Amino acid sequence: MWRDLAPIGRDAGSRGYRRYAWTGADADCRAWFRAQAESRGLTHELDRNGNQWAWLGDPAAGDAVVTGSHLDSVPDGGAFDGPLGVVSAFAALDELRARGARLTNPLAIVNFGDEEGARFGLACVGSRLTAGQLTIEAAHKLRDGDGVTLPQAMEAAGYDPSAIGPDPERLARIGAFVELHVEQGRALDLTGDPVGIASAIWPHGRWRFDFRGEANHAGTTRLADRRDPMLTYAETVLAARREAELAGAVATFGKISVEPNGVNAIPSLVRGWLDSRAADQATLDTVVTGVEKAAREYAERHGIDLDVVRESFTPVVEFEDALRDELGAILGGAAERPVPVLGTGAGHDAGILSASIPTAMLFVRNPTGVSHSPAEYAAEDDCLAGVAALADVLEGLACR
Ligand code: HGY
Ligand code: MN
Ligand code: MN
Ligand code: MN
Repeated sequence: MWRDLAPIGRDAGSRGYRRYAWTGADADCRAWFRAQAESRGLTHELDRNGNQWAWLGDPAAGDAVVTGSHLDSVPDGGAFDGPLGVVSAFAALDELRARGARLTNPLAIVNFGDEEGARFGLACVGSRLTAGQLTIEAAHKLRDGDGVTLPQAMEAAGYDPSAIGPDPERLARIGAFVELHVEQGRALDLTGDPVGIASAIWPHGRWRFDFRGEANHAGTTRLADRRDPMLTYAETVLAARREAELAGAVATFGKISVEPNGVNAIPSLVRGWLDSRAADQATLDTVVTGVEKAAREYAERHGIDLDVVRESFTPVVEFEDALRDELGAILGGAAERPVPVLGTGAGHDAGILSASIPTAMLFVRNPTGVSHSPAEYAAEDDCLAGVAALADVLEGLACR
């Protein structure tokens, strides 16, 4: 199963993946998902937002147990972020069948579309639309770097964008959603456990900083006559690191666009995207406010115009105690010691859905903690432990 998926969307220039929403690589991933579903006799379904569902049992019966994750990636992404949750879901179903488990609830495996937001800049588009956390109007305005809108991209990929929107009826039929995901940190490496249970997702967001200066000749313009937005951007990047360190949070300017982007031209516009996350809302607010305040002081000093736009935001997610504790009881029974419970700074579809339905997450150990990089890794034994844990959880929840 893993071997069929591995070559899809692999960027020739690096060992990483480029599986962006509604591209050819995405279509190949979706074809892989459908083949895995149908080869197991599951009913493949595409919902109004282009998310894929593979059903065992009648969804209309309600109280379904759903597991899965996403197959899209960040630029030069790793092999595990997303795919590990989907592959483990199919493998856990195979394990349930091998055990002769008798399902009492409908079961579904899901591939949520466009979780990383690598193409249109907003994470979790498929799950946000389904959960009613992204309006149809806002979705229609999403545009990629070439100016292609989300509806145009969906249409070009053969999907009907006119149907997108909230899907409360679907969510009402789900009793529990459990997402397995490679850990994007080293907590499990430090505790020495292969599998952990998520307690919370930190509040996090993306802010776009537009620094406007004056295009001019790089060789003939005196330094004193320049209004160089790159300078202000650079100072703001340093301010972001300083504010994050002071607050015990994280902040990254990971994406930049420059106009006119010529080596010998002082830029007219520098756009920088800030991703910041913190364990609580107040700390996150302190960091972002501090970065913006510093940026405005630098802009003032260099005669630069500055606009700051919050492009996306996810409030803190506290996974529901009852389901989290039920997973702990299911997994704790077989283990010599309680399964660790850990928070994360990474966003997930489970975080979006937790506002609508009982949701939980399982993490699989990542020995280096590295993610959103070709170096992302999880050992085979730990992946197998994740499958066994997911199978135990699904059996506990769907075989009452
Ligand atoms: O950005 C995130 O935290 C997630 O991987 N989309
Ligand atoms: Mn990710
Ligand atoms: Mn992910
Ligand atoms: Mn996710």
